[in-house]
Amino acid sequence: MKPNSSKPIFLTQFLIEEQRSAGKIKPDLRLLLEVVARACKRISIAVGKGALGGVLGDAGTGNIQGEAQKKLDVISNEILLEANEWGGHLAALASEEMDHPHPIPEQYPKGGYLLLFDPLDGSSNIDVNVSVGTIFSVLKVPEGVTQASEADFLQPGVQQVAAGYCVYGPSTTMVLTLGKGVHQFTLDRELGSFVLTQRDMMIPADTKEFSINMSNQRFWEAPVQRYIDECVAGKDGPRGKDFNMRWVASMVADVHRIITRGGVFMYPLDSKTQAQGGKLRLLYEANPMSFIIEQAGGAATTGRERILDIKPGKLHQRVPVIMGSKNEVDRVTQYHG
Ligand code: AHM
Ligand code: MG
Repeated sequence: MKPNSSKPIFLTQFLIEEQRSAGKIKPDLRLLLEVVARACKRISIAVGKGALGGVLGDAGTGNIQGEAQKKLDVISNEILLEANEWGGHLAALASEEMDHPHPIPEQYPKGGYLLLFDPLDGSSNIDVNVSVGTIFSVLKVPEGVTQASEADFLQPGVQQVAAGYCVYGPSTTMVLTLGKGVHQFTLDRELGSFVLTQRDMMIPADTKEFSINMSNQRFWEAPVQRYIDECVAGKDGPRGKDFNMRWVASMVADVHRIITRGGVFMYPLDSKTQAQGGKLRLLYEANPMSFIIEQAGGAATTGRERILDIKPGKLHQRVPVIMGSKNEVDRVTQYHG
């Protein structure tokens, strides 16, 4: 039967078609992605309840990065763990909110994938009702490994087999790459299903919009100072055009805007975060977002190297991040010499 183009394509159908088309994805990976999507629906419901759900405010605990955890950070982490640990598709999970990887409990079978996530990105926005999200990355367990350990997660981003994020905003959207383009799904809240709303998202190579926390300006390195100075100089400066600035302070929301209409997102190295290598985390923030950005025709570097090529040294490693419209990212990277 010929597909009817006006018929909605649900995430399940999309993934089954991906699996069928020349074996693009394995059944276990399809299951994994469905389970992550289902967990994200639960997180979306919890986020959406806000004060009525009693989920706002601090959890009274801290994570390994020394950050105070919000109740929703902890709830989202638990939702993702519970959803994923019993299905038999994973060897282990790792999260921003846990010091070490979470092993699959003894009673469940183990699978061939590793899942990493930032369960609720943009935590500072939870209590003020601004968009937050979930970011995730999928790796394969290295050949011959029977008991996955922390070292098995330390793979460069080029080895990701899938990555995605969910934005809990005015609508809940999931953006996904399986290594062949980037596709957007919108949660139909009445049906409780993700529906394909955009195939093959592409980031324009040029932009007139940048995204950076300007309050850190005095801490930046010279190449970033130069780039932003030139943008701010506008039409009369060396760029010969006026730039706009946006900073949501949720990476998911800022990157989603860039994937939708172009722009450059930066959390560069600065003198405040230099000692720890940057602000954002490589394995479950920078890598999945870089994979998505590159698949959408954009670029992602630290200013000095391609993010996806970095060989991680530790699970919670941080990196400087410059990503988005290709020509702008190339320009900032060139300024770094
Ligand atoms: P989180 O994962 O603890 O929420 O922290 C990461 C967030 C990013 O989403 C965002 O781009 C950045 O931190 C905002 O930082 P700042 O508060 O310095 O503007
Ligand atoms: Mg985060």
